[in-house]
Amino acid sequence: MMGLFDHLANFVGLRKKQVNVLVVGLNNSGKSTVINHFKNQNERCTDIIPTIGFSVEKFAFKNIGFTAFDMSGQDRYRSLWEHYYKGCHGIIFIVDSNDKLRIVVVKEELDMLLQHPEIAGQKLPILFLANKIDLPNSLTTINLVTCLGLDKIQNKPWHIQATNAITGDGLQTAIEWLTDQIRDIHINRR
Ligand SMILES: Nc1nc2c(ncn2[C@@H]2O[C@H](COP(=O)(O)OP(=O)(O)O)[C@@H](O)[C@H]2O)c(=O)[nH]1
Ligand SMILES: [Mg+2]
Repeated sequence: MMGLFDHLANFVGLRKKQVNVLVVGLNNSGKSTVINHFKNQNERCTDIIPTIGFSVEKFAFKNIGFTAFDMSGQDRYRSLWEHYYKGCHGIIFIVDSNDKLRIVVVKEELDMLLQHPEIAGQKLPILFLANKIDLPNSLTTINLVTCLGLDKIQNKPWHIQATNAITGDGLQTAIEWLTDQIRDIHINRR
């Protein structure tokens, strides 16, 4: 069976290009769990040890560089994490759909991301993962579209997928969407 990211990696490898994907979200949304899926499925994956003081997970798989970090509770690190916005080709934005109390914080962070000078003018695909969908009180993807104002996003292809990062449910479809988007954008730019 193909690994979770093989589809994306094969495409990128063919183009002999480096693609950078950001994995963002509040702490506890499921970023590390998603990333561990990837690592478990791909022995060829190389870990890059973070060297700075806040929590950044970086790894590379073939020509794809993944950078993940927490967006919450560490405003003093904001300029450090925003440094990674430059040169990214796609964003995976993970939301804990069971964390209704912090959905307002998620919206604030999303709005800041979308307005950031390195992001605002770029036609970057954003994949939203409505994670922890297995929990009984989780918000539906339709609710999240409304709460986060996703229907108002301009000039960026976006997609929302319900996921259970523990079992991996929904991840394959989601990554395929992101791959197709990155491919389309690269082809259209030629
Ligand atoms: N029920 C449930 N728990 C999850 C899911 N994804 C992650 N978790 C749990 O949520 C907690 C935070 O996940 P983690 O990946 O560390 O979040 P991070 O802070 O964004 O890296 C951990 O206890 C995970 O086991 C999910 O889809 N469903
Ligand atoms: Mg983590």
